[in-house]
Amino acid sequence: MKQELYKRYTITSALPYANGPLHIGHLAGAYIPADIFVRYLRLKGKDVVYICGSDEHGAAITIKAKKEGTTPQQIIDKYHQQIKNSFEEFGIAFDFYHRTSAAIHHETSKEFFLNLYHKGEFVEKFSEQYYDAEFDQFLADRYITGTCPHCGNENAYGDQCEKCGTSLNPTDLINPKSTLSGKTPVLRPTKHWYLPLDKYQPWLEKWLLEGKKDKLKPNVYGQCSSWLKQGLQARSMTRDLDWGVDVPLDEAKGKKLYVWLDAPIGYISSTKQWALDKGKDWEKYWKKQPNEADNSCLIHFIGKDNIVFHCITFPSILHAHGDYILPENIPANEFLNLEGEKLSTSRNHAVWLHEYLQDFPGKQDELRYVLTSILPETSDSEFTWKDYQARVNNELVAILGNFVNRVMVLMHKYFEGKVSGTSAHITDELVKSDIAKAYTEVEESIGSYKFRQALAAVMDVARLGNRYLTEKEPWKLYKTDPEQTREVLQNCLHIIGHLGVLMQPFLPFSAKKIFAMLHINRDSVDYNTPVWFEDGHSLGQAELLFEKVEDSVIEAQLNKLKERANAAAVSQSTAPAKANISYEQFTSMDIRVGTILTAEKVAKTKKLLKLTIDTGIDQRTVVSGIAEYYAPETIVGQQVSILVNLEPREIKGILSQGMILMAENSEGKLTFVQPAEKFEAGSVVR
Ligand code: B3M
Ligand code: ZN
Repeated sequence: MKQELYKRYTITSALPYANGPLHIGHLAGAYIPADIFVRYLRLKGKDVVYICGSDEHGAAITIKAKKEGTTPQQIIDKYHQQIKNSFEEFGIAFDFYHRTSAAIHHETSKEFFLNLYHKGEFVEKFSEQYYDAEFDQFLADRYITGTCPHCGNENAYGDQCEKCGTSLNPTDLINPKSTLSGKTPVLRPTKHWYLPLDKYQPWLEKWLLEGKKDKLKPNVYGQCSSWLKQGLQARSMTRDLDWGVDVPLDEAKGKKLYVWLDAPIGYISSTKQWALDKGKDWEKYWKKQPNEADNSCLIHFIGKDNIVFHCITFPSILHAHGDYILPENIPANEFLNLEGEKLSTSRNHAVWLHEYLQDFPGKQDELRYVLTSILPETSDSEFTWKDYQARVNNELVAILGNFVNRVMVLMHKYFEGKVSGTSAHITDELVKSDIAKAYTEVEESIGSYKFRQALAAVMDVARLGNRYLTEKEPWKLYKTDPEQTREVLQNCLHIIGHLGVLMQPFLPFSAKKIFAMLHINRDSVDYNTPVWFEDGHSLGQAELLFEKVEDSVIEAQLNKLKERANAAAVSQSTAPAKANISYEQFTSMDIRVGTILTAEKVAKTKKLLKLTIDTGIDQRTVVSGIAEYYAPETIVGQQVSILVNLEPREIKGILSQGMILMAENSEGKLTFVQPAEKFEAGSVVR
């Protein structure tokens, strides 16, 4: 069934992980395309629900919590709100933006699991998994570190070595350690429930490869067919984790649903909550209807890294359940890069939406315009600040804003901003037909998820307006034929009105400004009620839709990226945190403030100094490897932090009784760790 024949639409955008802020890559991937699509459908009078929410489960969130020394709940509460705000600021017009930590989501996910469980769809299998006896829990891949068998990196994780990039299984690691207890984990059998994707393969080949051959974008179709050609494997839908949706089985205490099982169900639970709040029937948007013609058209907007879950896993779950509609299309976008590099949260290499709004207040449409112009629709694309400046200045300001402003100024200059004679449409047939072509072009482009092409068609209307003005030269015509001038300018008012209608899905904020200037007091002007002007209609004041972006503004953004790259390079060379220790292990160390009384080089060594330290308890000798950084005579009287209960060790024939704490930076330079002010020797460091 072709998509425009549907009576109802259920549109989703990928649920962003609530473990960090949004950046331009998110907008260019799954959100701006969907927002344009949804706004367009609404302008055509269609029944659309646009659903999204924060994805709040999965190891990504628990790891961030550990890293920040906080709890997963605090992480998701912080980022869910920030993400929600960013979407609202950029006009991403969800009907509902929910979150998967909500009770209704947990209930819906459990129902789904039990439905498949009672149908016997899951394959129950035991597998060996690392278990931390001290913490009495199984370890997710990222909770196991060890030596990479490929490159010897001692801080590889259970799923991947970040140094050589090899993807690993936890059992590949040499000398594995639990990041919880620091101890060596043991392998224990654990039971999980697998979705038999291999069993669904024939159905997927028919539904997806045959059924959607002419619908899916080539980049999506290509990925799916290669996965199916390799042959699908059963995939575990449960995990041994302490964060997520409980597996609703008595025998599965402590186990959680796999995040990629519950997350897509988040689309359904979010629709349920929306329907509860709005008094709607959520099943009309998700369940198969008695008459197939009444089924809603389900479309998932995502980034390419989520294709497998939206084309293979989730449809298999919906199909196995049996009561649900299946996606009509999954128009995944590729990735957006930034200034020649991949966007990276960990390296802080991004244009964060909340920061953009601070640096460019009120300029959401400028970013929407630039991103829509470079959407990675079939291959990765590139955002550069120079391109941002060029497109704003040479297209938005010079073509679109300039046309609107010229017409408004001339209408006020010659006719006091008043329309004379009811003006219902454009009288110039050529202009009229070009505009009609633009509407068709926009419709067809949006219908095939070609939003760059659709926006270009809208901009062509602005170019048409500029050409019409230049050709008619009303500023000259007025001297000889004011009435003809009025007709020309009132035709231009209609062109502006059509621009406003056509722009709404792409540049909603600027479209509103256009309607305000035209004194058309409607929140949105849909496609079925075109713009017209009654006799005597008075226009609003002319206002510049866009401002030029100065070089200094772009320089500042580029410098910000450079500073962050330098900071990241330093922090990246910092050794990752060692395995956690218990509080008891920490308090067993006795660290004191000490004062260096004497210092001398250790014969026949380059690095060693022999020190006498006043520890407040006693005076003792310590051998320290700081000779390359400190001349002995310069450090007498220096206060230090000294570990006094370290087992004495003989170094180069000298009995060293303790350890001076030194800080080492990314270049390997050493410096003393000393109290912030002169403190009595023997003060306890805690
Ligand atoms: N949370 C986003 C990602 O992989 C993932 C999408 C879920 S959509 C159901 O970045
Ligand atoms: Zn490695």
